[in-house]
Amino acid sequence: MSDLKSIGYSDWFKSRVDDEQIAHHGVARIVSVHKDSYTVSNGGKEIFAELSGNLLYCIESTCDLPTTGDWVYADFFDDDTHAVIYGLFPRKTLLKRKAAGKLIDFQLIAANIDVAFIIQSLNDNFNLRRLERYLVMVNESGIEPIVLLSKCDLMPKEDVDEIKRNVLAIAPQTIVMEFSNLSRENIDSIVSSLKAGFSYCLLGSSGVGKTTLLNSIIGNDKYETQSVSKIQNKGRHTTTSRQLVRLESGAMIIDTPGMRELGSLSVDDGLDETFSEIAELSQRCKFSNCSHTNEKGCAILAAIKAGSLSEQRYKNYQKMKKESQFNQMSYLEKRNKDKNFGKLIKSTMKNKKR
Ligand SMILES: Nc1nc2c(ncn2[C@@H]2O[C@H](COP(=O)(O)OP(=O)(O)OP(=O)(O)O)[C@@H](O)[C@H]2O)c(=O)[nH]1
Ligand SMILES: [Mg+2]
Ligand SMILES: [Zn+2]
Repeated sequence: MSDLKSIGYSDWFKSRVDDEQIAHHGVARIVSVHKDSYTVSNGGKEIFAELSGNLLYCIESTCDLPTTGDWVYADFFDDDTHAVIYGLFPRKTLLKRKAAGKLIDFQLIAANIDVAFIIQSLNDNFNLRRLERYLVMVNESGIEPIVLLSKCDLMPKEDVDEIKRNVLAIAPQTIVMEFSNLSRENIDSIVSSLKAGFSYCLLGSSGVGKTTLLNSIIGNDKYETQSVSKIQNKGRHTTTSRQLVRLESGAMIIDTPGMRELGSLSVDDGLDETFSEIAELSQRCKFSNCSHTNEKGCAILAAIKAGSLSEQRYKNYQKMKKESQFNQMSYLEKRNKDKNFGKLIKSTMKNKKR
């Protein structure tokens, strides 16, 4: 018999079972996502799976598609070598980001993750602003973040401590730990923090050592890693797909490909790509700090007047720029803004009562 509990099936999911689905189908968890198919686990073995025609028909957005870590209703065929997926369980958490270049569509990263390890390497990748973006993404998903600073073998301890203080200043409640895959510093602490039945994921830029950490944790070099210079030369990530790996301890880990940009915060890249002519025009304004509203010698206003730039397009650009600037606000700025907004609502309510 398959053991769903061994791959993370808990009361949370059990209590949310759809009676109609469970009367007809079994339960499985998505281990990895391929172009037109999936690998699922029933707790016993990993099985090739496809979506049922009916489920495909009902898909309205990316969020309706299964992603790594999802629990699904499935039928198993041919001695459990083939499965068909009929539906999704509600998700406890969902990690997603805006798809690169597109403005509306999401890319799902993983579902039902309990803890996300946000990894930055101390030597060349450390960046507080980027870390904040990861924290926003993880916190927004209701997942517990843990910050891991990798490659501490490459930095003197005093410098590591200073960086840790800086991280704690922006994320006071968060566990922050340095580690090294080379010297194995803190690897045992990381391993012992992993709890059976819990799902973890490794997040961070390409080359910070996510896959090497996974190998350190399992104790062999099963998964492919690559030197940072090679990653930069090739311009591509070493890890290219997300896979749910079950550890001997009973914890589950998803290694992810390094992310070039993030979450709802990815708009800016797409903006400058999509509206390249506006960026170019703005370089030709007379004043370098031109707000493109009423200045003399504004290249954008001139282009709109001449009809070479559509006013609608420019408005759209402005709107998205604003949205993107909000999304790029630091975690603290956002939180304070939310607080102020809360206060505003409260005081408005009070005034109304009067
Ligand atoms: N000095 C040092 N190098 C490390 C450490 N951990 C990993 N590396 C090296 O960093 C390089 C990149 O490691 P990977 O594990 O492939 O990085 P990744 O985060 O999985 O990268 P992607 O799969 O592209 O997202 C490899 O050459 C590793 O040997 C460490 O603790 N110290
Ligand atoms: Mg990797
Ligand atoms: Zn201008």
